[in-house]
Amino acid sequence: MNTNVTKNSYVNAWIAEMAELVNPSDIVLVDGTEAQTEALRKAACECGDLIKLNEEKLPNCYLHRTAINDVARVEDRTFICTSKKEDAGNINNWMDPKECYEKLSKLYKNSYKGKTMYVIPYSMSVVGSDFAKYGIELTDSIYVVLNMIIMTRVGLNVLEALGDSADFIKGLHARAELSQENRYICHFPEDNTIWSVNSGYGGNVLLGKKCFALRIASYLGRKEGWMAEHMLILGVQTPDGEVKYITAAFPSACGKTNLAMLIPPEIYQKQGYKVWCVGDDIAWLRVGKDGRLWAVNPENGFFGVAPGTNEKSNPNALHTAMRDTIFTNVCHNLDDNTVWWEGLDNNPPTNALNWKGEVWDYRKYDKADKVNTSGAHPNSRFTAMAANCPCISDKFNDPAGVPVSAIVFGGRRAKTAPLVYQSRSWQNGTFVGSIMASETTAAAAGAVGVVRRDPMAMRPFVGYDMGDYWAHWLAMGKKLSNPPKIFHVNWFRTDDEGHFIWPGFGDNMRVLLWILARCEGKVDATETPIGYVPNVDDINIEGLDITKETLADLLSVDKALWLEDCAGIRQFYAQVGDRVPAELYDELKALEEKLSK
Ligand code: OXD
Ligand code: MN
Repeated sequence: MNTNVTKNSYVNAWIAEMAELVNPSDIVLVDGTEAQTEALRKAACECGDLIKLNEEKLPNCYLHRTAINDVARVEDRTFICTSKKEDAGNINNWMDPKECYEKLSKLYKNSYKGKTMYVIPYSMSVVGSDFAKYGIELTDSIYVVLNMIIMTRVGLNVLEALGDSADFIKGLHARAELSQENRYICHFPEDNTIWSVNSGYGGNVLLGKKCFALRIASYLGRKEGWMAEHMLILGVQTPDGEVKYITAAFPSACGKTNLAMLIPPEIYQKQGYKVWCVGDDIAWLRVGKDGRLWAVNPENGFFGVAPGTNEKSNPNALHTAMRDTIFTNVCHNLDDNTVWWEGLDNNPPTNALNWKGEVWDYRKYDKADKVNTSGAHPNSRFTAMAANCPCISDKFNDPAGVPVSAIVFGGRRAKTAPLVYQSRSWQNGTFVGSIMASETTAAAAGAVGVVRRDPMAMRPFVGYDMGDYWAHWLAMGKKLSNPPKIFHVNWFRTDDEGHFIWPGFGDNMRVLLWILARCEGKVDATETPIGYVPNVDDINIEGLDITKETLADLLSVDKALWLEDCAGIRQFYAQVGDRVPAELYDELKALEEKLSK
């Protein structure tokens, strides 16, 4: 078998070594051309990996079902394999690299027998740009190839840009037996290597995304002086045509894609405001020559959660996914060969298969047992092209990226965090990011109101020690002569009956405008122990079903609750361990003192 499929001797040698292990019947280089991609779609339909959907209603769209035991990222089976355990830190799972290679080699052995090895050369960020990093993923799954073609920049130009360099991320994926007990997602940051075995679900197998663009990239960013963050990037265009950029980090399932594609309320549309989406999940950030922070979205598409996406919550995402899209684990409407998911509309199909491919009766839907009774899996997805997004920014493909005015952190807190507050400085903002948290909701299994600390929304994605990661944030701040201002938002405050008070969605624009006004020094604020909160008159509530009193309530800071939270933060810092920077302990102490006054 010819393993010399590229002109790069390092790539070829690695392919040969991996082929020896997994033993494919042939090797195909993925070139990203439409002709090859179309042939692969056909092959995937023939082998049952994909179902072609209604060409008129959903042009070039396909449906895929994963194995029933393989529907989400598996944090407990995700490992950072650094030679020293302490470099992975206390928050990550760690395995010794040698032990991990040996263990996984046994699982990979002959796993491609009778199958094709696809070699996918891909770039995160625009090929040839300063931000760009290259990867090669080897996979036995056409579904993975087709998803990677949407989610990253795949093509022979990647190999040209790589030239004869050995500087690429080596990703090996095998579905193997899709065995849950032997599923491993392992990262070897010291070797630029990712090994993923026994899964076929996106977040575990589209190696450009969480594995490379966050875990490996965060490690590289620390080494090379830049940052890889779990952040959306959006641009707010003001009536005079100027666009200001905001990045925002929220834990998974807190509405990042919705915020990234926000449609301004009518009162703002009439004035000429617009919102442009640069990215919905990942930002790579570098210090520009102007001393500002510059951001790119290294991805090329969206891997969005389908349920809940509809004409009201996120029309832009819905329209993006109406063509050239791969749907995973959604409901299949057999009447017109289209797809459906909970929250799309109020007309569940009556002749349909659920996400498992079984005949589905929508009348048996039970909110308490969504996984078994819903049409679409709660974590079902659309993989759609950024280029098809109606509000995609004209800077999406700009190799320089966009300058960041504000960084926004957020979580899901019923009572503690106000609607919005501004940190006092980069250091204080880093502290605000480090204490980010979300409370479990009634919708999720387990106790309600349990706080999960998710610093910078990166808890599952930092490729090294969390304390070192915070130190890197502080170090980056020192390199910025004109740093973004750092804010925290909470769309999820509830009243005593547990109803959300703030309308959210497009109306979040009202908060973004306060944030930008603060960045430009155009509006005052009230100082509280946690930072600056808006004066009630400075958040526009025109047209909302909200009174000034309610807004005041949304902006209030309950000192007793915050003091309780500080105790939780101390515990979390202790768990992170010895490498928590002293500056963050100083910030915590200062906060406790202010709250106790
Ligand atoms: C995602 C996640 O899929 O954060 O983006 O879980
Ligand atoms: Mn994410």
